[in-house]
Amino acid sequence: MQKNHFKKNYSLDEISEIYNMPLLQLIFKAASIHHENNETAEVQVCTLLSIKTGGCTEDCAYCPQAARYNTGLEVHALMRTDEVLANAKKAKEAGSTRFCMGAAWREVRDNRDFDRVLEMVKGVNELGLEVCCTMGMLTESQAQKLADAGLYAYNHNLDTSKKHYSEIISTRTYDDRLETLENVRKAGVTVCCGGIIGLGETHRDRMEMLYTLSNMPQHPESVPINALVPVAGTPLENNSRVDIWDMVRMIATARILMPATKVRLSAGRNEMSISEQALCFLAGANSIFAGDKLLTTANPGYDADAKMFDLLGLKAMEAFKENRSDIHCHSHDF
Ligand code: SAM
Ligand code: DTB
Ligand code: SF4
Repeated sequence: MQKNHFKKNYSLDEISEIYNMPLLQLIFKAASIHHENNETAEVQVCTLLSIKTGGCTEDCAYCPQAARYNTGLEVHALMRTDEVLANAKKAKEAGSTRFCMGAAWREVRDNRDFDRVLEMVKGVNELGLEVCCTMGMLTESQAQKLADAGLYAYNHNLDTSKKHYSEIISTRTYDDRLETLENVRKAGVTVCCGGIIGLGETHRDRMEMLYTLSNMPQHPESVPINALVPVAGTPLENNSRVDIWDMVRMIATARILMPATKVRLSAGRNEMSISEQALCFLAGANSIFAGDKLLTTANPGYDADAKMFDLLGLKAMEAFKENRSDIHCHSHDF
């Protein structure tokens, strides 16, 4: 087993030096590091499906699925396995290699819904897709059950800095998040963990989040960078649109700090032009969510992205292409 040899002891000063570089120099440095460590023409294409929508007990200020905000969202109980598998097949036919199932839960409970999720994971894995779930907090034994069913990745975002976290969410702590991430690691499932910009955080908060991510014992295999999608009815509905240059700066810094991680240009693409997205790819983004819906909000459709890939000379990354220096043992070999 190869060890992750990338630096994991950054200081905040070092991160600040990178983050605050003159923009074009920063992009140039990130692009060089991207080129040295990854196939820059390859972009991982993931499809999201909300398998349980809305009615969530948490108070995440950005989230349309929190029961306490009136966002007009239609609540939906856990989907049937056959419906989910039909969606996964469609995603595969459209060219996605990762299928990510999202559930609006605070945490996973050991009940019949969880048994059904295990069935879904097994089914999606058998389709030859990388299976990912994002369902809130997990215990070690739940993470192990998911791993045994064939789960490839678990998404659990830190969202922002530890300091700013309590301004955004009061119903759980930053340490709860870190504990779930450890449980995921222990089960041998790859880690997908990133955040959102545009929550009213400072540049310092953004750097602190990148500090936590890049100083983990092993870099997350994927780091989604979301731009806040302000949804009417949530406390952050009036936040202003994230500046493209902030997005580029964040992606470039993540790329430099975590050279072989998949840095995902996540929520917010629907509001971005192709030129703006091209800048993000140049700055080191090499993963996207595809399909016309994220979990509950709009995203560019498969056709629009096919055109963009054509124009920019990008191609979809094959499934199970592990980060170059983060090779682990998985229970399933393909
Ligand atoms: N309930 C689980 C949890 O909180 O971990 C999983 C689903 S939750 C919707 C997954 C992630 O979606 C959140 O951590 C957040 O980063 C992102 N997200 C939710 N609403 C968003 C929004 N309006 N704009 C951008 N990202 C958002
Ligand atoms: C992530 O970092 N972004 C995705 C996925 N992981 C689960 C979710 C974005 C959600 C955007 C708002 C919505 O569509 O509900
Ligand atoms: Fe619930 Fe997750 Fe939305 Fe928070 S982000 S309200 S935990 S679905």
